[in-house]
Amino acid sequence: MQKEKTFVIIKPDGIQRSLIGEVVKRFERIGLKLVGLKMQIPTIEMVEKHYTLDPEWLRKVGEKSIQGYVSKGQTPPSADPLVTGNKVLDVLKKYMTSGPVVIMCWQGAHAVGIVRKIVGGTEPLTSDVGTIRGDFVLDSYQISDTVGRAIRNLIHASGSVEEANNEINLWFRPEELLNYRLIQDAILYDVNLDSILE
Ligand code: IDP
Ligand code: MG
Repeated sequence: MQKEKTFVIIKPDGIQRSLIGEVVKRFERIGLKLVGLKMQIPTIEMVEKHYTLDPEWLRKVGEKSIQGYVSKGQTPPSADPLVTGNKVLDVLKKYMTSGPVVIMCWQGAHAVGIVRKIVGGTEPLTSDVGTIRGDFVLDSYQISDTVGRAIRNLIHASGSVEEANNEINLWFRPEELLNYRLIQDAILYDVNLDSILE
């Protein structure tokens, strides 16, 4: 359980907003361990591979997007979730390849769920206060859909353990992930905390 890994990208807007330290701080202070880290400008091919690792993602994001248009009383670009999903993928390719990103693998108990909680919901307008997306950015579906771009929300974080494993395998070579002990692991996970007293 304490070896659960999750995959995180600080998206191009996060780098431009000088938020690398802020993001890393939030994952560090909760007790997660950074086991992989690199910086690069993603290619369109990598972004496409990343978002189509889950064959259901296109349909799910299309359905979510259609729902968004309907709830605002607007007509979606297409009633077909796959067509609408592909439109989201197109704008995401532009967004994610627009500049450098930071790619990270974090490890610890419930890493996937804990990181999603800290990152917050997809749309910054409704992300909880206290989350990264809720605290540092002010975008909404309304704005992004009107001008036809991806919603800018600073971070990608895996949505499930399976998604995390697939994404880690896509972005990292095995030797880029480090196995090491952190002093605080003992306080987080030891059954008896018997290393404190002299
Ligand atoms: P997540 O990043 O919170 O897991 P996903 O549904 O997996 O959200 O979508 C991936 C990314 O695609 C989002 O973070 C956001 O940047 C963008 N996105 C998702 N849905 C829409 C949309 O309807 N319009 C514009 N961009 C979207
Ligand atoms: Mg997702």
